[in-house]
Amino acid sequence: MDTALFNLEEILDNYTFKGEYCGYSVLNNGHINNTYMINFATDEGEKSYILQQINTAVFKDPDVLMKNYIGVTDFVRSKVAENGGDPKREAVKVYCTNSGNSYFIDKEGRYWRIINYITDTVSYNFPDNAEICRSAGKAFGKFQQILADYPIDRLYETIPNFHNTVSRYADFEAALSADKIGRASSVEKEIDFVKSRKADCAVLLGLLEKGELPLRVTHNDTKLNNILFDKDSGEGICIIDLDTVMPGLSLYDFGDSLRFAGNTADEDEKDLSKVSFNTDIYRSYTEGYLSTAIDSLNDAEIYYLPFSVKLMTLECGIRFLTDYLNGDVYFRIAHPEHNLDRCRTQFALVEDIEKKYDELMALTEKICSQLRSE
Ligand code: GN1
Ligand code: MG
Repeated sequence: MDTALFNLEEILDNYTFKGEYCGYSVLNNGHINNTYMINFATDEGEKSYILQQINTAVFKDPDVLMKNYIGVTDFVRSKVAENGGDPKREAVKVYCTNSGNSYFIDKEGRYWRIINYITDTVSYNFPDNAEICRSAGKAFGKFQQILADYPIDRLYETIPNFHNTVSRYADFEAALSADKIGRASSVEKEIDFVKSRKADCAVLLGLLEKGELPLRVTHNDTKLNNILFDKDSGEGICIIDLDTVMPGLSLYDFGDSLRFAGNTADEDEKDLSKVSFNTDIYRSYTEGYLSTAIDSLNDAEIYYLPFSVKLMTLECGIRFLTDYLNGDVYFRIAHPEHNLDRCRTQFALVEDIEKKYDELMALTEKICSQLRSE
């Protein structure tokens, strides 16, 4: 994706801001959209907004994307107000253009939107302590509860089959047989790793088909850095990055969170000896998550919590490997082997989760019985 900066004049033509523009900073910690903070000096001090370039190679229908986005953010905002929270700080708000649209297209054909910047918050790429993880678990559990009665038929699939692990496996097989840029022979070990876990990819979808797992409104990209924490209280107050809110399984959100937060290393760590799954983080996150979500989950949604962490980690590794085989066309990369590094990290993490599986099952059971006896 092109990373050329925004054209300020076009933005000022499309939106009316109070005060004088006084600068921007780049906030790109995601792999998909380009994100900036733009600042204005006003009589009441500096006011900032979040400017995002929507990646239309990934989100192919921006109209549908923004309909979802506005539907969900309006819904969250009104729920927050109903529950006595602060809608200005606990919900994302889309600013419309002067002509009332939720995004605009610049002269180069790039799509842009502007959302609120929430002051006095912090976000983390790495969980510095257990408390952060407990708050993160609580925040995603609460988010799931808030959206529990969002009309699911009003949601479009912004990326079809996003967490469909069977179709992710099929995409991998297609990339492998096409072997577009001749990389397959150099990643045989990784290919075998995926092939030997093919059966795992069908487990949750099988349970969904049998009606044992319910379809819910889920976030689908529950990385730690998609939570804004209040700088003083440490509470996770606002969930961001809502482009992939779609019908899904609660387990996708739980698993993806711990895939990211439970890793003792960075997502693209090259030194695999640093990669392991932190069971203390699992415990804290799960305690937080279940403290807000336990009553709304069925037995299968609880039983498969550890499995979901393994599966979402495997899925993410498969996606990185598939993109590597396809010639790096999806995720933003910083160097040629970046997707391969990310894939290897995910697979090392899968192996460690497999080793610790019984421990994770026991921990989950213990947390549930503690919560149920309270
Ligand atoms: C992407 O943009 P970001 O970093 O929040 C991706 C997720 C992956 C994640 C891996 C729309 O999320 O699905 O889990 O990278 N988002 C999309 O870090 O594909
Ligand atoms: Mg993100």
